[in-house]
Amino acid sequence: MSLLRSLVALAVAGTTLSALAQTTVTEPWVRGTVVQQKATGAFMQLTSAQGGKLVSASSPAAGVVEIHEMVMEANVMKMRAVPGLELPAGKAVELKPGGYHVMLMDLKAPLAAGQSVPLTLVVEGKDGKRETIAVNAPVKALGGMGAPKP
Ligand SMILES: [Cu+2]
Repeated sequence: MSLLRSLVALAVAGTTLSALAQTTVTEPWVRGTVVQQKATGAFMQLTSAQGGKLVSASSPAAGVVEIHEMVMEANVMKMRAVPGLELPAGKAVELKPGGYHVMLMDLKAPLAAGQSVPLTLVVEGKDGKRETIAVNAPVKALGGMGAPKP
């Protein structure tokens, strides 16, 4: 289902913004939040046919959106912003809890399961051309999948 949705979103983005959509997004989702929680993570698999780099993301649901990685620092897992996420040609890159994620901060409202969050991803190809991809990521309940916090 979500694959179909992303492909539709991709097709729409492809026709309106880029003549040569070459990055596919599968199984996007966003972790649900509780009241007062101002940040959460968005996860998905990204595959760039010719190789590229995820350089930015944005969403109307969040004031600030960053690309984050998890790093081990003095035995503590921390997350930090990265300027871009390499997408090797033809290889799926997984954004998942405990790993790379799209960080949604300064959330405008709590996100409950059943809602979906529009995301706009910008992927820069090897030729420097930028591809804009619109994704609708369904919200999964907080604590779903037994995964650690992003
Ligand atoms: Cu983060």
